[in-house]
Amino acid sequence: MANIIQSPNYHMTLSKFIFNEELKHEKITGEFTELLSSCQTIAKAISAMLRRVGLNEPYGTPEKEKEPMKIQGIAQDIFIKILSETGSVGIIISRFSPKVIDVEKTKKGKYILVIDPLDGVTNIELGLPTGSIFGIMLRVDSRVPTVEDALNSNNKMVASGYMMYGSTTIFVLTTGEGVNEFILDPQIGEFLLTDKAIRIAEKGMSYSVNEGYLALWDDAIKEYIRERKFPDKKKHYTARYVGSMVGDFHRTLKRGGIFMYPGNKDQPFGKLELMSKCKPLAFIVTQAGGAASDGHTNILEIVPKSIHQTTPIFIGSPVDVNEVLEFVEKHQKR
Ligand code: P6P
Repeated sequence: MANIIQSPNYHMTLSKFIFNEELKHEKITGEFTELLSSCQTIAKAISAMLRRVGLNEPYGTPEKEKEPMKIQGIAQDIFIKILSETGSVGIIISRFSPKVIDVEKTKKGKYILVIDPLDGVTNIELGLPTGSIFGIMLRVDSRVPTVEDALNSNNKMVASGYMMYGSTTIFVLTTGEGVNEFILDPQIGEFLLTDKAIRIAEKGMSYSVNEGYLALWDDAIKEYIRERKFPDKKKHYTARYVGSMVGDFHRTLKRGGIFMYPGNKDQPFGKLELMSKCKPLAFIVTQAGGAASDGHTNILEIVPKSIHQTTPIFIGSPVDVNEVLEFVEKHQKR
């Protein structure tokens, strides 16, 4: 049995980190702490569930085929059940729920949660990285929750994070004062602080995009990617793409570079959801000194018109994101 104080990272657990965060805020109500702690519990529950994927249903049965969608539903249920018990969540917007989830018990809860319970479901059955994304917004108007309430542009994002379920279970969190990474030590059931005050590189040497859509992109993006492959003077970039936004974003945050999901002729507004994926990750990258744009506007400044609207996204090192924007601007002037 591992002894927690033998761990080189033991100096801080996620539980203690969350408690310390509360001490920084004057009006200590405990609600924010409880909410962040519930996200920690959700991470452990989903991680434990995913470790059994492929072992639950007999091979070659219809149940086996349906397993990824079933797991997606269970992940959403875990989020809703645990968040509903906190007493401070009034509304949940989930990528898998067509409507706003009105948390019966706490209609007047002060927070809105935007969640992507399980990102990259097709990766699950292959044992490739997947993740969950969450954003916590303070409601400006906590009457009976409505869609308009959820879309109120004055709702302020106060925290966001993601869990990445890969070779380890990683929890990355910002509460508006920098970005910190924790890794779950399964032997002691605690998330331990493994990277503090993360800052993304000004410029990376890697780009991440599904080049299968090359023929569908507009000329600005085609030219940008061509420049990455055939640079005039500079060293060429490497290409990385795991097909899960959380996995591709985490690598970009830690190593620098850019993750992109541009619009294309078939999906002019991209594929990735603004509220449940792009805004929470944009908050994190901004807190780490990075940038996130739809090609024209900062992702954090886009006012959502519907809870499931999608957006093109260019996110990562500021120099890399700005280079794409220069190509977009150059082609607009033509
Ligand atoms: P494509 C996974 O399905 C997802 O929602 C994101 O996690 C990922 O970045 C993207 O879609 C992959 O989409 O079109 O490249 O398969």
